[in-house]
Amino acid sequence: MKRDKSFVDHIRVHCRAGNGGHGVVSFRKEKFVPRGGPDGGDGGDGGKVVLIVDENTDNLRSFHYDPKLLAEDGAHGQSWKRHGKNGKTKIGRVPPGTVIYKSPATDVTEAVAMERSDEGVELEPVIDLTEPGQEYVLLEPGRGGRGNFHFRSATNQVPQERELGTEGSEGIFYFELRRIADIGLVGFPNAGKSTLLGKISAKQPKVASYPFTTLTPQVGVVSLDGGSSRCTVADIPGLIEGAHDNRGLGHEFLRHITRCRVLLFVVDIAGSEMRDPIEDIQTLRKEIKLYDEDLAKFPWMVVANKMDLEGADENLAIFQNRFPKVPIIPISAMEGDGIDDLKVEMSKILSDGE
Ligand SMILES: Nc1nc2c(ncn2[C@@H]2O[C@H](COP(=O)(O)OP(=O)(O)O)[C@@H](O)[C@H]2O)c(=O)[nH]1
Ligand SMILES: [Mg+2]
Repeated sequence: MKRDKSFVDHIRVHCRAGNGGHGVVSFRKEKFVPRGGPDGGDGGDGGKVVLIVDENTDNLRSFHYDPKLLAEDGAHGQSWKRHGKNGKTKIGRVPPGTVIYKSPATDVTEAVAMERSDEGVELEPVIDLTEPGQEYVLLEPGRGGRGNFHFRSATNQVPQERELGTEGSEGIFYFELRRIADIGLVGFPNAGKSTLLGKISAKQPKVASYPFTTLTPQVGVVSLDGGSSRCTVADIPGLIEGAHDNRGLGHEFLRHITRCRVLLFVVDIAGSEMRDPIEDIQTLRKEIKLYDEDLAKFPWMVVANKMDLEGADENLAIFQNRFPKVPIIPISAMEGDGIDDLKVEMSKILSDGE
């Protein structure tokens, strides 16, 4: 099982619905009436645990600091037939594309022990939450018990019976963000992302049906290590300068790339009158960092595309001089040059992250 990273994409959450309050035994106390009739009220119902799909969140970070969803218990009934207060519902907000699994563990300690064992944990899928606004009752609460008022009868004016509230359900769950692909291609229009994806994919890349999207990522399957392993690569169109400010489809784009493990920045290294490749790489990095510091910590590398064009060699040398630590792989997607080396690097960076 993957462990927590700075960008929370997988987390254990302890969830408990509220217990029902107890009904009570009570009798009216009035002047001159030594023993009044039964007036014990009912317990309140416990609170539910509800998950709401919120398109304004794109990760599970809020659970990182408080990995619990504990609803309130219902209050016990009182005399004067007073009903105990119902427990408040506990709401958890998750991004679209969150899959919920249930652990066989009954408490957190047991869950942690299972995670640490080498055997792995058998998780049961509960629900795939996709639609913005969707609400899902994860755990049903306990019901309040009835007070002794309900147990009066012609033959029994002094009922001593009452019901106890029932227990709310409880469990250890795993919330996991659904991924689009292992690797996301990031680059300005015309950098050569589509050409590259077509070149490295085993088959024609498919349009990914990803629920909350107005963008249409293309996802290709790439075989690595001479066919012994594979990974998925997504070409997500739509990045423009100012994306972090939500210009164009900025946030939509950036939200998508958070659903990849590794980012591959594709740049037209030959450049043009319109674009300076070195500036482009810096701009891309900056957009990502401004959107989310944690996204900037994803493993990444640069693909210098269009090495077949004039000026490419010079620009590559300039870039390597200025940023000697940034891994940059020269290729020509069109001519197929450098693709094998690129695949080797892709394989390395993916296994580093595991
Ligand atoms: N000379 C050259 N042209 C390329 C190369 N890769 C892509 N192109 C061209 O650049 C243009 C934009 O490519 P495309 O893959 O659509 O870019 P995208 O917008 O990033 O998906 C197209 O005309 C491609 O044929 C390359 O390695 N060399
Ligand atoms: Mg394209």
